[in-house]
Amino acid sequence: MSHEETLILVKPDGVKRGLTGEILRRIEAKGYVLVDLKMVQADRDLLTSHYAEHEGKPFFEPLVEFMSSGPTVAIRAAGDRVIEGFRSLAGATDPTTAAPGTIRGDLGRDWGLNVQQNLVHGSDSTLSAERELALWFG
Ligand code: RTP
Ligand code: MG
Repeated sequence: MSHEETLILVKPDGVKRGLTGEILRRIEAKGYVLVDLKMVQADRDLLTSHYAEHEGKPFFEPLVEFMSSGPTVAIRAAGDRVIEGFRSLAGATDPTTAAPGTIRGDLGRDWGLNVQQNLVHGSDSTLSAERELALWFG
């Protein structure tokens, strides 16, 4: 499908570091439309559903802790191939190896501990996007 919607999150590290505006700017500069946007204090239930595929993995608990450590900005974004396009804007999961020019590559810090604090989330398929948009926006 070409015209799509995706769920983008500015994770608590991005909000705390004051990078929300810069991240929104990059999404808009690429030509994607901000359809809806809100600040959410995510609770355990929401995060357990959101990260269901990672439940049981060693990084799951620290990830939920981190993601509930402060507000997250949830964004419904639309555009042609926005799902793949935003993943490309975000860059690789680990900010240390994410390519320069990407959100994680340019703005992500190497905290030396883990790759949780990587600023953003973007849905990875049309199925994930539908599921995640329903979770965060109802
Ligand atoms: P996201 O879902 O947040 O867009 O990131 P992603 O697809 O690039 O990464 P994924 O594998 O889905 O992992 C989800 C988030 O979990 C944290 N993570 N920590 N080994 C670790 O400590 C580890 N691996 C993943 C990251 O915050 C990652 O974005
Ligand atoms: Mg993922």
